[in-house]
Amino acid sequence: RTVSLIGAPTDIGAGHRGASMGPEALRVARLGERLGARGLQVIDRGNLQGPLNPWLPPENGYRHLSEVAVWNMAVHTAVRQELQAGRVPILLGGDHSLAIGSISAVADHCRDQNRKLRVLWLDAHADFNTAEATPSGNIHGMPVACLCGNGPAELTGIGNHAPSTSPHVFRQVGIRSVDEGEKRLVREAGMEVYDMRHIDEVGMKRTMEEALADVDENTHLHISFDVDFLDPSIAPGVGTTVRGGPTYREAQLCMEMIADTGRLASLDIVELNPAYDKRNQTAKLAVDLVESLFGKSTLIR
Ligand code: DIR
Ligand code: MN
Ligand code: MN
Ligand code: MN
Repeated sequence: RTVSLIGAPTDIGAGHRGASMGPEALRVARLGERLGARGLQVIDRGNLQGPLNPWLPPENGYRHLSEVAVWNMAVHTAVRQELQAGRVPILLGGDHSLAIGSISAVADHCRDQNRKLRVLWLDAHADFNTAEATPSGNIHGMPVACLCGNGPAELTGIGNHAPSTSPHVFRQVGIRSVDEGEKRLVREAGMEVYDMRHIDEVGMKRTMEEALADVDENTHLHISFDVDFLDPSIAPGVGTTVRGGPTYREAQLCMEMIADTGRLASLDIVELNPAYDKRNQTAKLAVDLVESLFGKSTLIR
């Protein structure tokens, strides 16, 4: 298998500066080398380019909408190209608004290939905000809504099909911060959310069994890994920490159970913010977890 690293160095959709340094932090933590040591072919495509962050207040409920759209069109094209070449794209964010470009590309690919799409959204947040519900205007809080057609045309129209996908393809894990207006949207969409209370009550093992229940041999499994999914005590290098996230062991188990399906076909690593980190520990942790995601285990491989 060949994986392609695609850097998207921007914090255009975030409320804090610094996620633009995520791609380099992951390279410094030797993501490519570690995946190579797992027997994967690794191609580093380098970084995409896009507009600088003008750091402006929201306009009509959105911050930096036109810049977010430009970045996501570039991500869409790059991810689509790697999928068409039969490779596993790994998007190195950048903030989570970039999932609009990435997952719209994956959804287009699945339509062409007649494959079933399943997205595991690992995050502290549901990212299901709209211009009306958002407390911030930051588009990194809106990608799931945009992918489901609830958002501005500049973003819902990215890719070959609008909407790109539907709430039914998502399984959200680790959620513990949903904004007031966003709660109703999540409920009305009927999205499957395995929040931290669920993980507390039934454990990560059963949670992942549930989240992966109908993954089959025809499923394209996409992982959108927002690093703020992890408990801030182990992963301080993110802009929006929320306490009470998965521990190191819970996160490892989550990744290992995804690997066991054998269906992982594309990945986003987003919201890593080296400006909030110490000695690149959060990037190193993310690389550890991604190794497990690609099948590293204690005794076998
Ligand atoms: C908050 C923060 N829900 C917002 N969101 C995210 O501004 O919409 N932080 N995604 O990482
Ligand atoms: Mn997110
Ligand atoms: Mn988040
Ligand atoms: Mn439904």
